[in-house]
Amino acid sequence: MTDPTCIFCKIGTGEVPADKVYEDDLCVAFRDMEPLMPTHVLVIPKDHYRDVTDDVPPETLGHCLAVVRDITKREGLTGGFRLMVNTGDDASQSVRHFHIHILGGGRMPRPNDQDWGEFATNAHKLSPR
Ligand code: DGP
Repeated sequence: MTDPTCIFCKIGTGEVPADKVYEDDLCVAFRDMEPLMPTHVLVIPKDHYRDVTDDVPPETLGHCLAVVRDITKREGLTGGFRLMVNTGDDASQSVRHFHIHILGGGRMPRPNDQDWGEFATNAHKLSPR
């Protein structure tokens, strides 16, 4: 079931364009319009779930993760990558449609590392691949 007011549902149906890197019956993957890393892809189910706690069926969760794994290979993220699932207010989730961020293409400090602040300020300036 989709939500006609949700921007990610609209990307899923094709009503709103996006730079899609993968699509099947259950999910779609597209490049984030505000990339934080040279590779920044979002994987979403086509059905609307507010966030990961919103009773996403296990098959859908598993399928999305399998798609994530395939995309990291296709994008050549051999050095590693980071997955991020912002959930709710405390995580500053801005689009209330469950999505998995794939971030890669360069070294990412951990949030408690000394260079985290500099990274967080400058990451968006990295050129996309
Ligand atoms: P989050 O904070 O986890 O809810 O991240 C939402 C991300 O979605 C954010 O990095 C920007 C991205 N985004 C929001 N609207 C659009 C859109 O219309 N198209 C694309 N490609 N990305 C979007």
